[in-house]
Amino acid sequence: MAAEKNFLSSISHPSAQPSSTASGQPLHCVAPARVNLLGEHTDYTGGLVLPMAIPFETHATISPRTDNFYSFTSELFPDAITLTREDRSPARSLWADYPIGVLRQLQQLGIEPPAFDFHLSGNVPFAAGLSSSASVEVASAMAMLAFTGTSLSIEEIALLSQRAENEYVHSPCGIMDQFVITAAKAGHALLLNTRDLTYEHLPMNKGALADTQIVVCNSMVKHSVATGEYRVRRRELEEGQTILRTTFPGVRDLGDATLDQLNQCQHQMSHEAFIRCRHVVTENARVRSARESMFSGDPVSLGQLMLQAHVSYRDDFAASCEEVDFLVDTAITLPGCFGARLTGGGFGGCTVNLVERSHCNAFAAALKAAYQQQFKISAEIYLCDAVDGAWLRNASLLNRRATQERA
Ligand code: GAF
Repeated sequence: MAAEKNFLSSISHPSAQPSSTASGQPLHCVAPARVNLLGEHTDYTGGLVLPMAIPFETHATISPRTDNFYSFTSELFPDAITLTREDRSPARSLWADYPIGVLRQLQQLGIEPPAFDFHLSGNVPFAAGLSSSASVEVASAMAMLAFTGTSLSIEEIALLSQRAENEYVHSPCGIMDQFVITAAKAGHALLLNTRDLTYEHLPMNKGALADTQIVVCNSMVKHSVATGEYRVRRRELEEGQTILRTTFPGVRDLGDATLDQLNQCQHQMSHEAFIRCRHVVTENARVRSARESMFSGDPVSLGQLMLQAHVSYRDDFAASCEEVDFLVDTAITLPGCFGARLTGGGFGGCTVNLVERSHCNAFAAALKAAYQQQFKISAEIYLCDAVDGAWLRNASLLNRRATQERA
């Protein structure tokens, strides 16, 4: 994989005074959502992922206060929180945990923003597997950094947003979502090696792929990374990974492991650990193949890989559900559909479908109707082109590093 990364380890010192825009407007960061094309539950065991950013938006705005407080309000949630700048209280199980978690991470880096009013709005569907949490974290991080006059690299913004979720919200996510929401490029999917954070933007307009579109179908069955099953899967993968490392000292994580090595260790691990690891090892191979499909502009082979990924996610990883399986099984019978699969953390949420552009509207209508008839649930369907990662709306005089690195 060609590396485009450019680690910047230094943090420039925060200014003592809050930054403001030339017009005196609040600082305003816009972050997208994401859909993952391929590579599920591979992002915390050194594997590969292939997500893209999609055109939902989280808006984080920050304006200066003249006292010693941070306030957090949102038009999406009723609860408002006000904290002193010295406050270090734990999470409250409220929406504001996400921006406050980001603030805590900045403080741990020695970045102490001046007093501010933080306001959140947006339209990313919640608990749908489209990364509303990471979108809030990245928007918050970029707005707070700009407000403080501080620059961090793409990698650092993504990692601190992930730590906010892991350490403050106590949700055990990997790095995929925060990374793509920070680093995505319009018209491209992002191939990320989650072990070393090297990445590559893969064009979505080669050959016949130019005539396709990504259709996201929300089953409306709620999904959450913070709940039990995600943790259980992590533990099962850790069990298998530990045995692989002991047996093959060269294997650092599942990202290194081959199917042959895994098969040799099968008798040492539980059946669950074995089949969960088999999903991850084969999924990494599918992501590698997907890169070839994308470069050769071949929607047929890409669609086949998505279907294989769904079978593996459903059977080996046991992360699907009846409603989602119905959506996938129905999608692939419809004209113009090359592939379909459950996307995101699993146990509900959305499917991602690769569909010939000219068939998209008919595809969406037919899928929605079939789902309605089967489950009496009204699915939401989003036709998505890949968009840029998070950006500062009024970046003219402020931290533009993430935007510049991406360009
Ligand atoms: C969720 C997590 F937040 C990601 O880190 C990733 O593990 C994904 O589930 C599964 O691929 O979105």
